Amino acid sequence: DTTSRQITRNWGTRYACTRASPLVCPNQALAIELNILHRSRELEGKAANALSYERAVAIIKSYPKIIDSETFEEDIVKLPHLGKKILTKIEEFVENGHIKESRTIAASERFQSLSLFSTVYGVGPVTARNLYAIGLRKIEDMERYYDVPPDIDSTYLNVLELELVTPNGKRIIGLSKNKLPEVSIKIALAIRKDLDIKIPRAEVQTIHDVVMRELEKLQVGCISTIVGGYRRGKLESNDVDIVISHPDLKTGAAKIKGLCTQLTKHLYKQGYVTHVMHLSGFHEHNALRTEHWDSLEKALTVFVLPPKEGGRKLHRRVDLIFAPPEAYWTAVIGWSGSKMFQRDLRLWAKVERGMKFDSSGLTRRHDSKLFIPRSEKEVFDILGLEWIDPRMRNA
Ligand code: TTP
Ligand code: MN
Ligand code: MN
Ligand code: MN
Repeated sequence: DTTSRQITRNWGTRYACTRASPLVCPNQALAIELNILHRSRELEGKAANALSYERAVAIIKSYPKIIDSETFEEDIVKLPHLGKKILTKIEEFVENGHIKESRTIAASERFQSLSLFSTVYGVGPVTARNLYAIGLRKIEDMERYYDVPPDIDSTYLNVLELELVTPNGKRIIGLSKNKLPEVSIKIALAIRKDLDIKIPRAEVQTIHDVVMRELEKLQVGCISTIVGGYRRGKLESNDVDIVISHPDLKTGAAKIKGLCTQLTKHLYKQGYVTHVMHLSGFHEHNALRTEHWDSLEKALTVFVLPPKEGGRKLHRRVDLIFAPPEAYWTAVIGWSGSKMFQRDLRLWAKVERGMKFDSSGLTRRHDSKLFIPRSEKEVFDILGLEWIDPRMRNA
C-alpha cells in the first residue's frame, strides 16, 4: 500500500512532510537517546542546537532499517540534517547501545528538575530555569512556592469573567491579565495528578461526542475532527484536540464566529468545563507564544466527564479549535501535528512552492491568493506533496 511504499522510498528526503514517520520506529531506543539531547538543549534555552537534535530525531524516525555499522556507513552518513557531531553520537550508540552524554544528562538533578517543572501545564523552559535558580527541585517545592489551593474543584479560574473564586467562596474580581499565567500554573499544579493519567482512545471519542452534542444545541450542523496525537495513532493521549467548523462555505463563517466563547461558557455552565486556561484573543499565555501559533479561535480548557457519561471523573485537558469553512482542512492538518511535520510543511510551502501554509489557511505569497481546499488530500495536492497518512506524521 501507499504507506509502506512511502516508508521504503521517502526516508532520506529533507522535509519531514515528505517522509513517512511511524509512531514507533525500528530505531526507537536511539531516537529516545537523541531526544534527551534535544530536550536538554530546549530546557537550557539553546534553540538552534535543540532544533538540530530535533531534526536528527525526526530523520531517524523515518529510517526503515535497524541502524548497525553496515547501514550506518551505507545510508546514515548520507542523510540530511546529520552533522559531524550528531553522526559521532549515532556511531557511539551503534557501538555501545547508549550515548554517554545522554546518560549523564538524564541522571543529572538539573535536567530532572527542569523536565519535571515543565510537565506542569503553562511552565516553559524559562519559568522552569527560574524556579531552579531560586532553589526549587521537586514538585512539592513547586506546590509550596505557588501556594496551591487544597480544594481545586471549588476554585475556579474564570477567564471569561476575569475572576478567581477561591474555596471559601471569595471572589477575586478584575484579576490582572499578567497575573493569569501564574493562576493557571496553580490550577495545573493542583490537577497535575489527574493530567498525568493518559486518556485512552475510547474516552477521547466519548469526550468528543459530548462536546459535539452540546454544540449542536447552540449551532446545528457543525462538523469536527479529533486531531492531535490521537489522529496520529497514539493509544493514549495527553489531551483531546478537536477542530470544529461549519460545512457551508457561504454562511458558515458567520455561524462559527464567536462560537468558541459561546460553547466554552455553555460547557462551563453545564459543569463539563471546570477551568479555562486560555481563550483566544483573551490573554496570550506565555506557553502559547510559540512560532507555531495561528489566528483561529480556540479554547484550551479543563474538562470533567461524569462517570454516568463514561468518564472517570478525572480532569482532562480539552482543546477546542474553531475554523471558518474555508480553513477547515488546513486547521485539521495543522492541529494533527506533529510539531516537526508542521514546521516542515510551512517550510516546504514557502521554499519549494512560494506559498504560505498555516492552520488558518493556504495562500500564494506574491499576490496573497487564498486557496479553498475541499479536503485534506487537496491541501497536499495544492502543495505538490504526496499524501501522508496521519498515522505516518509522527516526525
Ligand atoms: P498537542 O495537543 O500539544 O500535542 P499532541 O496532540 O501532538 O500530543 P499529546 O498527546 O501530548 O497531546 O498539540 C496538538 C497539535 O497542535 C500538535 O500536534 C501540533 C499543533 N500545535 C502546534 O502546531 N503548535 C503548538 O504550539 C501546539 C501546542 C500545538
Ligand atoms: Mn521540542
Ligand atoms: Mn494533543
Ligand atoms: Mn492540545
